[in-house]
Amino acid sequence: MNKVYLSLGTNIGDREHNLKYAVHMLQKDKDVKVCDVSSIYETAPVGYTEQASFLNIAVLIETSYSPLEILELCQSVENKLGRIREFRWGPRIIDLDILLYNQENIESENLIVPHPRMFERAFVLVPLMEIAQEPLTSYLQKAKSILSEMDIDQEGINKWKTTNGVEEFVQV
Ligand code: PH2
Ligand code: MG
Ligand code: MG
Repeated sequence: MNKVYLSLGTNIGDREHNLKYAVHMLQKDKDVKVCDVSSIYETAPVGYTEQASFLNIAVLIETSYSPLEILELCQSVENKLGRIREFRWGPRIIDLDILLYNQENIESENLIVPHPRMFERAFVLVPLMEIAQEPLTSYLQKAKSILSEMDIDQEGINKWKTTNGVEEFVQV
């Protein structure tokens, strides 16, 4: 089975519901098992700052899918939640990004893994390291060491809700 870390973000509408619905849709897929879900973090917008704050989580799934099949699944969940792509880094109902796929390095036209900006973003690294499985693979070690150099308060990352992990998410 492939271990895949995803990052989810939302800053429009009922943000908690959007996250839960998205994880529920992932779990409903017969070839996906949701293994862990981080706490929910409220995070200051990065990139384009004139927008509402986000809720972010990280999710670990096990799946038989290839990276491109997971990308398709993520896009179908985004579409089901009614995501409209307006502009890069702008407001979104839901965004599902593939962070890591096993230890693989993928550079195809539609997908780059590890996610090209994940190591700069505290809103990705904080939830990710909360659910990172030991022993840490090299990308997770890199994430841990970069995060240890960051000032989380200054990055605008706040724990918003502690969850009971997977249970709370898949029973929407
Ligand atoms: N996603 C972006 C751009 N900026 N900022 C926060 N805090 N959280 C996000 O998920 C986010 C962002 C583009 O995907
Ligand atoms: Mg994104
Ligand atoms: Mg995306």
